[in-house]
Amino acid sequence: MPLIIVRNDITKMKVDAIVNAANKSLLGGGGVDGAIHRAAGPRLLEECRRLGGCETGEARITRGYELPAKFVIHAVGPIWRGGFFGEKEKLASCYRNSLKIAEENGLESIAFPLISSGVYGYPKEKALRVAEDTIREFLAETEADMTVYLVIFDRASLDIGKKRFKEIEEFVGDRYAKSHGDSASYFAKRRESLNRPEYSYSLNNSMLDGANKEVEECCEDASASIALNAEAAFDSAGAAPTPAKPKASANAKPSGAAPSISNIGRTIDELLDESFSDMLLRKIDERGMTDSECYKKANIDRKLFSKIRSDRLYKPSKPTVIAFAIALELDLNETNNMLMKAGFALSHSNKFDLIIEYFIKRGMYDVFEINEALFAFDQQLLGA
Ligand code: AR6
Repeated sequence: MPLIIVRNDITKMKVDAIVNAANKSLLGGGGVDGAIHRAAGPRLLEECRRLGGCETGEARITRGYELPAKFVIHAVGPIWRGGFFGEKEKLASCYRNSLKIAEENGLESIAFPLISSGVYGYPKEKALRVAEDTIREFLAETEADMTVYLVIFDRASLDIGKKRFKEIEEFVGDRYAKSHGDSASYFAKRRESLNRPEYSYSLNNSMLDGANKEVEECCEDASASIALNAEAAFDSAGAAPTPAKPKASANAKPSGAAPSISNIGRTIDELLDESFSDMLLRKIDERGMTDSECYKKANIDRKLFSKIRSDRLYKPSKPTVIAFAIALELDLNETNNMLMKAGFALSHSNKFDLIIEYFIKRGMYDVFEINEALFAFDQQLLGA
């Protein structure tokens, strides 16, 4: 049930439903509304005509027709009039009602644009805050397994604030340059890349891939380590004993017997260190959290959490480990310990790692805030 921010054209999203930033007539218009109608084809307009309009703050569902999405949820956002006319509440209500419709229809994935932040003039940063807060509230309360995408079309929509951006840029720049030994060129190159026309689209696929990819390659390592440990277990248990002279005492316990199969299993378990899964569950208990509090705070899907919970040798991806470390509010040391359990470490030669370090060092443990910064720096996001 995570919230994932992506940069994309919403008409390309393969989800159960995309949300349209419509007007009260529901008969189409410019902006994202125009793009959705163009991509869905004329049958969408036919169905919309039959709906007879929609009030501000409310939403209606139609089919998706030619779109990759199965459904379109049309939500009517408020026109910005300085913030004095209940705009915030009406905008929040668009998100809530759309999510409710998705839940009622058993939809598992839904993608929102930043409603009202274009033609309707709602300041983008404020619109983003309302969207995030409302979606988070919903996800924290719902029992439904739903993945919510917030689709950002242009860079300006996700402004983490000049001061924060500059601070992170300096923090990352200093350490990154030291570890790479080429001080001036990194941000110069990065800025250059911002000017490339394909830039605004370039992030999406890799981010989605990243979000969905739990490092399967690592499973090989996991089985290799089991095999190695099995050998070690057998070695340490010893081969069948060479006949020894009878001991004096008849009560002496037999020693050096070849282990039975079940004993080997137990010995292997004992020999393996505390795994990532073990450590995660231990930390959740130590923090007095419930499982769902933890995975929701980590922005992690319940199904993924269950997998980790049931497989003590599960190999998570690095962003997954970090998402849990953030949810558990681990300090840098503990975060590195947890990462090591999964075969990773934080380094200064990696922008993603440095941004994580920046937040942990400041005791800032809001996954969504961290994701905004990761997004601004074109990095893979936490959670899935
Ligand atoms: N994919 C994702 N986001 C988009 C796309 C896209 N293809 N196109 C635009 N956006 P707007 P509103 C972003 O104006 O402010 C229409 O005429 C855009 O950058 O589409 O709610 C309706 O019929 C902005 O951040 O919707 C209404 O009359 C956000 O989508 C009126 O506009 C919303 O911009 C609604 O205005």
